Amino acid sequence: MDAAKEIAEYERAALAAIAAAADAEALEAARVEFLGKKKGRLKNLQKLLGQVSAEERPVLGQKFNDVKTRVTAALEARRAELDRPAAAVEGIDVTLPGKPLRLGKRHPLTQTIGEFKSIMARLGFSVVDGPEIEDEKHNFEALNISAIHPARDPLDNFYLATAESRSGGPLLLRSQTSTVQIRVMENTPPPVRIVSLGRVYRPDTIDATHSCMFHQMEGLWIAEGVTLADLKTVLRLFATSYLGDDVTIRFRPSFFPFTEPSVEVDMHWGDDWMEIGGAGMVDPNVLRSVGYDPEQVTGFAFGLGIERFCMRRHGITDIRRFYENDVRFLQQF
Ligand code: FA5
Repeated sequence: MDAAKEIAEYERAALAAIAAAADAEALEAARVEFLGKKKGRLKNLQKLLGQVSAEERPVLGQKFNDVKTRVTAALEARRAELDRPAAAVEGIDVTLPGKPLRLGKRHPLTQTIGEFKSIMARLGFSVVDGPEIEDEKHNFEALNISAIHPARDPLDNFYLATAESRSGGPLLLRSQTSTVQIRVMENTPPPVRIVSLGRVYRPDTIDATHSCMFHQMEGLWIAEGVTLADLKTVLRLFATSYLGDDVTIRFRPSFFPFTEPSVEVDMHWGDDWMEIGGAGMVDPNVLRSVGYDPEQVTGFAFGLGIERFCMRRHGITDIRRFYENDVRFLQQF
């Protein structure tokens, strides 16, 4: 019998049996048959090798060893394959690469609020929070807004139908963040230098620049000798820090019951001006109502619409985009 042929035939049969083994049991049977130490086809081959001539032996011996290595490797590989847990669960190929998770991002307004806070922190303002459900004292009275003022019209506010404050008066969703000025001054002796950023609510007619829920940043700086010039400086520095040096803002005389004098602040956008906030020197009546002495301290307050700044920065032309939760819009920021 030709030993070289026998070795080749052995390899072919062994590899075929290993490949055909459908489970661990069949594979073990193939192992015993082809690699078993005591009997089996390997043993027979070894016997055959013992009979070949001395000059043939080294070549055939090498061949035999190579084949044995290949068959052993094929057996290991098949065993690993059969051991793998449910390589193909019905309908799911668990060996395919996974779908990458889509990473979420913070909402553009949340990003803007974070940036506003850090700009104002650099200007020395600390951040405070206030409640969104308010009583009439903080939303109106302490801000010098009398009972007959049109801003208090129930049709211009979201009053809560049944809820009452601890002092017995009606409650409403705050219509401005100026409420926080009062809450801070009630609890802190001067000097104060704070900003407060959050949601406010008004039943305004919704259009490209108005929403019934939007965000404001309130600022308040009360100390000895604070003037209107400081207000203009802070607002200019703020606007250029967020929008860049080429933004122009202007101040128009205006009226708010809780500031005197009062201004309205506009920014230039395209060929037009857009109103971005109200501001002024805090009215002495307001200072007195919280126990401050207007002869000792003065200061300014401002309230800016956060959405409009973010719209100008990113060229967003409709405020409603912020609230529609459309990922095609949101993922651009
Ligand atoms: C106020 O709310 C005053 N509390 C501002 C103030 C604070 C004056 C401190 C003096 C001292 P006003 O109603 O103008 O003011 O609103 C301020 C800004 O909020 C507006 O300039 C605008 O940018 C934004 N804003 C007002 N209404 C809406 C709305 N419906 N949707 C989106 N933004 C609005």
